[in-house]
Amino acid sequence: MNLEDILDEARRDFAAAATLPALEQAKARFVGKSGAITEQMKGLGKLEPEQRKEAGARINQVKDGVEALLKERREAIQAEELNKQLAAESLDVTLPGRSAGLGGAHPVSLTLKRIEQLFASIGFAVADGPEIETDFYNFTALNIPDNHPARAMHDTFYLADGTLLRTHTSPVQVRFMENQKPPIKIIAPGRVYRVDSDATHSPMFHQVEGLWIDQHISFAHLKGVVQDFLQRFFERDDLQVRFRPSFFPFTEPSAEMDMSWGDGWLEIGGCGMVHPNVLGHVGIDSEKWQGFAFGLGVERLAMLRYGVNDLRMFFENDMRFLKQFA
Ligand code: 2NL
Repeated sequence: MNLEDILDEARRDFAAAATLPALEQAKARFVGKSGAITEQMKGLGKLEPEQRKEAGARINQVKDGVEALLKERREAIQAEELNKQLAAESLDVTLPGRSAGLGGAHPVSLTLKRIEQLFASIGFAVADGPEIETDFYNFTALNIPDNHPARAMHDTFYLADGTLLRTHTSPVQVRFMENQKPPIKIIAPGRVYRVDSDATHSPMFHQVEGLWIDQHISFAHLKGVVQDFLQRFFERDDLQVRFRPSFFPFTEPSAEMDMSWGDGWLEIGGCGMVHPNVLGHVGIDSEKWQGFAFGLGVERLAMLRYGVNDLRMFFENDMRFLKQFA
């Protein structure tokens, strides 16, 4: 390679090198052990001393030029690589974050809340208690005799130690009456369990029971409370309530409650005047105190309010279903 061509060749080769290792390889062709400049240096020995000085100075000048080009290209590659890295790792801190999304309460929870608010507004306290109960609180205290079908294995989930999963929330009210003196005005919402599972029955469902004990509480108060609740729950002032005679061991008299719906009637729960035997079990003088109790199914209220036609929707937890209530 002619000395005059070296700078042009170096400029071209260095420009073609895209990376630092490639640039190092290109450098070796000029200043390496057998590079073009080294070859030029070797040629100096053949020259006369006067020419050698001048030729050496020219070679050094070219060498300095190559070094300068090298430095310039090295810095350019480094800057390029840094820019590439910065672009790849760039982060727009002003972008909104990836949100996990807002959840929402389950329709049964929304319904329970609504029930509690409506009863609280007319003076009912909310009571709760254990879901694992004894035979006494779930049955005996409620005047349910030993041979009553509700005690049969096919209705009740029994645990190994003889306790059971409550089949209604009445035991919450029994415990409340045991611990508090009348007057008593409570609702007991919560989970209950029964050995039953098909299109219209779930082994776990929710019930709300109500209890109002005072000295002059009658069936008329019961009708007023239930009608007021249902009218406000369904937001329908014209909603009617009617009673049909029925039987429960824990109330006397007892009735099924229907409400008007469209141009017909729908059964919505059961009720009655608390049986004197129940009051006796919790040490309340039934000569002095009396009151009503009722029970409503929460899933049934939720299905009617939201227009859900299959009970199982509430327990499948399909997000497409649940999202509609969020
Ligand atoms: C129904 C029927 C009812 C009661 C629940 C009750 C509780 C106590 C004393 C007396 Cl502590 N009664 N609860 C009374 C009548 C009916 O529920 O069909 N529930 C969905």
